[in-house]
This record gives sequence, structure tokens and C-alpha cells, in this order.
Amino acid sequence: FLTRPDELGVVAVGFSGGQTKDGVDDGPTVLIESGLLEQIKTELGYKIFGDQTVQLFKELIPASDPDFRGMKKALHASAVTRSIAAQTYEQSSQGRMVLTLGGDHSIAIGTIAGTAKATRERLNREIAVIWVDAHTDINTPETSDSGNIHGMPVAFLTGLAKEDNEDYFGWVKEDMRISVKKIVYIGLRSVDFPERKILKENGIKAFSMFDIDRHGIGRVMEMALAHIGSDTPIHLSFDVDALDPMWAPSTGTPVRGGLTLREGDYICESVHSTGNLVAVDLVEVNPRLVTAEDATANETIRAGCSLVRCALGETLL
Ligand code: 6HN
Ligand code: MN
Ligand code: MN
Ligand code: MN
Repeated sequence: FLTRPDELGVVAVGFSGGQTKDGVDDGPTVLIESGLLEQIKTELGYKIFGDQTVQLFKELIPASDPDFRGMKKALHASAVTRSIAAQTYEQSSQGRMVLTLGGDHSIAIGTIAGTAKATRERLNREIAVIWVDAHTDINTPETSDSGNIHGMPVAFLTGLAKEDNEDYFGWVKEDMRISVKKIVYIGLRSVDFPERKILKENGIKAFSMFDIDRHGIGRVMEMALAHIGSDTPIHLSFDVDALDPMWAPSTGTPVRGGLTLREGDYICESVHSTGNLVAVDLVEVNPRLVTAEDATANETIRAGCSLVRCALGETLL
């Protein structure tokens, strides 16, 4: 294993500014209140490090935050993700697996920047990223229709989107970036037209729901892990909207025709069993977006907890 087997660094990020729906900032609170960290301690035997109180980053809200290159609220998002990067860097540098509970998916700019830098320094290795999502989140500020930064993290992390100004993600330096060759998508079914072009032009590996139906999740995970190569540290970034809304309705951008909970759990188990997992993000749980079937968001919360426990090895014998 590339991390200490019994230590987990936790970062709980109540941030919703990468998109426009309130409530995703409550995600980490409801996950923790449902007992997730307790279970990780008592049933999985991890010692937990890091600030376990949910961070809201209100102190980082600027007096004014006008659109910048079409991005909404970019000053705040940049400051928040910069702070998150420092925290995941700190935990990862100690050789701990890092678990980040979001929050919308813009926070991955911080989580991945931090583990990428720490892993370069600690193991002299480039990390790979497995991005499980209905969406590719690889819009540049210029290709984005929405201006929502949660649709852009992969562009900033790969250097496809660049910015010199440190107040607008210019703090993401070369040693925090990831290679387009080392990212693998799983679960895609809602990819914007300019994003398709970006995937093609950069030869980015992607397994859509079509591929999962065709090959089955077992074969898809074999191919995904083969692309990354053995002996490569892996950061798993799991957007709960990768799951079908049947399993995870309480999320900001649900898309039908997604993964079953069991397929999601299988992805997490497969990654855990490589022994190369260095960090996990679980994002986009929004307990305020409730449906008739899930009036308390309880199903989505349960699904999120299950994914995390699987990534930490609970179900493997
Ligand atoms: N997410 N492609 C759309 C956009 O606004 O750029 C949706 C992004 C969704 C982001 O689910 O993390
Ligand atoms: Mn996402
Ligand atoms: Mn998504
Ligand atoms: Mn294990």
C-alpha cells in the first residue's frame, strides 16, 4: 500500500459556490451526522486526522466577486480550493490516505492539486485520477455555457485551462497538475459538445454508460486500471451523480441512465484492491434537493456512505 493502512486524513468541505443550487454545502454535515466517520473508525479501524468540523469558508467570501472569463464567483472558489489544496497536501505528505467530503465538484481543483504535489514529493510519482461522474467537468472558462466552476475542475488540473492571476486559480502550478494521459472517466452520459472535442483532441480515456452496458463493470475496471498502469498512485474523485437518480436523487445535476449503487461500490472496491489509492473525494450530495421518492435525501446519503466505505476497503475480505 502506498499509504499508512490505518490512518485517514479527513477534509470536510461545505462549499457550494462552484454552482448555483443551495444545499450541497450541507453534504459533508449530513454524511458525518449519519455516522460515516464513526463507522470508518470503529468498523474499518482507521485513526482519523484533520479538521473534522465542516468548513464553510465564509471568511473567504470577497466583498465583490464579478464574473471573470465567464466564471461565476471565481475569486471565492479559487481561495477555497487553494485552502483545500493546502490541507490535502498536508495530510498526503504524512503518507495518509485523504478523504474529502464535498461540497460541489469544483473542490476537486484543491483536493487533486494537493495530493498531486504531495505524491510527487513523497513518492516521486505522478498520480492518476479516476473521475466517476455523469459529466466530464472539463470545460474551460471559454467553452463553458453555464459559467459554473464545478464543470471546469479537470481543465484547470490538466493545464487545458490556464490563468496567471493567483487569485483566479493561477496558484495551480505545474507540480500540482495531472497529465491528460493519466485521467480515466467512468459513468459518462452528459458531455457538452466542446468537451467531446477536448476529450478527442487530447486522447483522454473515457468509459461511458454505453461502455459499461457493453462490457460490464468488471471488464471496464480492468481496462481502466490497465490504462493507468500498476504501481501508479490513484486519486478517486467520485461525483454522486454518476449513480442513477434512482440511487442518488439528491444532487444538483442528476442524469437518468446511470450506475447502479452496486456498480458504484464495485468501482470503489476495485480501486481499493489495487493498493494504490491515495485519496478519495465524494462530492455533489445535496440533501436539500429532495424528491417524492426520497423526501429526506436519506437514500443519497446512504449511497454516498456506501461508496466511501467501499473505497476504504470495508467490503473486501
Ligand atoms: N458536475 N457540463 C455542465 C456545465 O455546467 O459545465 C454540467 C457540469 C456538472 C458538474 O456535476 O460536477
Ligand atoms: Mn462532477
Ligand atoms: Mn456530475
Ligand atoms: Mn484493504
